[in-house]
Amino acid sequence: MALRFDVVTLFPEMFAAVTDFGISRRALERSLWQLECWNPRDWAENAYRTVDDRPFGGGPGMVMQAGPLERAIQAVQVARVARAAQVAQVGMAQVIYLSPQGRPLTHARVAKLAASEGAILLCGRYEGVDERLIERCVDEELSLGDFVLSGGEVAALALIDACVRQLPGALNDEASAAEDSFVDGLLDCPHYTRPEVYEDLPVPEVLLSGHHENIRRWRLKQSLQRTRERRPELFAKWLAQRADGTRGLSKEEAQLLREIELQELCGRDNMNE
Ligand code: 58G
Repeated sequence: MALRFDVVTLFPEMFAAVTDFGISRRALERSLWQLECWNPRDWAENAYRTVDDRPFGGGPGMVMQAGPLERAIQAVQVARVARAAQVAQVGMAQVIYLSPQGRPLTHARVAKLAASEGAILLCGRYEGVDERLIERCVDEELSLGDFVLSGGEVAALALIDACVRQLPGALNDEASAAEDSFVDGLLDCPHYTRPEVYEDLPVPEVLLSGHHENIRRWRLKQSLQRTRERRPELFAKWLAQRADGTRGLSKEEAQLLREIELQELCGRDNMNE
């Protein structure tokens, strides 16, 4: 079965961002993935269809109530099982809650999710959801980073987009996804296009040389340099993985790292040479 996201959200219209535009839209048209939104208001109990209430213990804002959310999730699971039964497959979908309290989302998690049947994404609003709903229904809490959004929708959209572009056939150029940042544990190299000179800034000469081996080497060096400078913890992880594995640092990687360290000692910036 294809990758499928069931999203529990008060704002289903926001998901047009992935269904109506770009790569994710084309992948949807090619039936590479599926999306359905479920509004917890449809499972509210009162006539006003309210799904939030004031926090016990006091404090500002509102909290999403457990009841409507659990009934919405239940409806999704029932629909999933009914669909799976048609292909003699049974299995409950993973429920993922996007929040700043979650474990950080990584490329590894995105790749694993993209290769799975998908998940139920729970989008919070206000100050978040009643903790008992998380206890009872949520399998995994994930965060995009150390910042707060007004709703989980934008985080869910990012997660969906990241997964969909990993699907075979989603990108025009199949190599693109494999060459992205993080795939090999390093940040991406810089990119340039026409014109050759823009506002007095030339494109690095090596990229115009047509010498593919030199270009590949320059790009790898840029990736190493950027990762070391901007993401020291990511760089340390990359180094450790090279150092202890069966792989080891290649001669080229070791040479490039020596060049980078030497350059730094000289306080020079001759990355174009
Ligand atoms: C505090 C604030 C707790 C994901 C808001 C819970 C979701 C950031 C991320 C919330 C999110 C992230 C309500 C709004 C979750 C709820 C949602 N903010 N960093 N906000 O991935």
